[in-house]
Amino acid sequence: MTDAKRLRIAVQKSGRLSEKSISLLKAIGVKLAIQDRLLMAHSTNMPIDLMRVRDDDIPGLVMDGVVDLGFIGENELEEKMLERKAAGKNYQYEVLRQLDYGGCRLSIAVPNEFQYNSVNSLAGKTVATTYPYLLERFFQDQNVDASCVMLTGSVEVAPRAGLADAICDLVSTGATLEANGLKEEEVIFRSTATLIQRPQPLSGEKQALIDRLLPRINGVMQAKE
Ligand code: PRT
Ligand code: ZN
Repeated sequence: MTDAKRLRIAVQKSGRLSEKSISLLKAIGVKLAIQDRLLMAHSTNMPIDLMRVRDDDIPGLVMDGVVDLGFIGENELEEKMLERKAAGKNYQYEVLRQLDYGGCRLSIAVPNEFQYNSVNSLAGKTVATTYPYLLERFFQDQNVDASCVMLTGSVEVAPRAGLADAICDLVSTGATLEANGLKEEEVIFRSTATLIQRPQPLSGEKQALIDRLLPRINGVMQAKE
């Protein structure tokens, strides 16, 4: 059941941002009946539907206006924005609120034995990453001639497996890097979760609902500060 009158919100189905995004919606009074195997969940007290998808899909769903709002990590959002821009697709969105969870950084790390002096030490090297657009942008900004190797998972084992000289991956505690004999050298992007809105205008009712919910989100965030 989809109803164009109901506000559609995309959240990560299962992963690091799921629980906190759902908790935030509940904290602002949105009652949700979530069935784990279902893509959609309906609010029982507000005209809101939740679309539970992979985080990779959320920026595109918002930018294309398939959903009205989305909870997403800024790293994923910025990467998809660059990818869509390069492909000539719509890459606009509106940020409603930066959120206080999902904090991490996208960093370049090298094996412990790598003699790293500056970003120029990466010249002529290969760097494995899931974020090729952000990494290429960094290389261009820094004027470094290095190449990206795209890997969708297990990035941290790439140097040991002989697939790359270095990696560019998300870091929060640093434990994964340490466990894999890697040292963090350059932070190229800092990220938290964020709530975004589609660029296309919404109906008066939907916009009014968002305008009513947003101050509640601000209230929940401030209460935690
Ligand atoms: O299945 P789906 O595609 O939806 O999920 P996913 O596997 O792509 O994403 P998920 O759930 O792992 O992460 C979702 C978002 O959480 C990311 O896009 C970031 O915005 C945010 N986030 C915050 C993180 C981390 N912290 C994080 N530490 N995402 C991933 N990591 C991984 C990192 O890739 C590395 O493998 O955790 C490891 C490093 O952690 P530390 O603590 O050892 O440094
Ligand atoms: Zn993902």
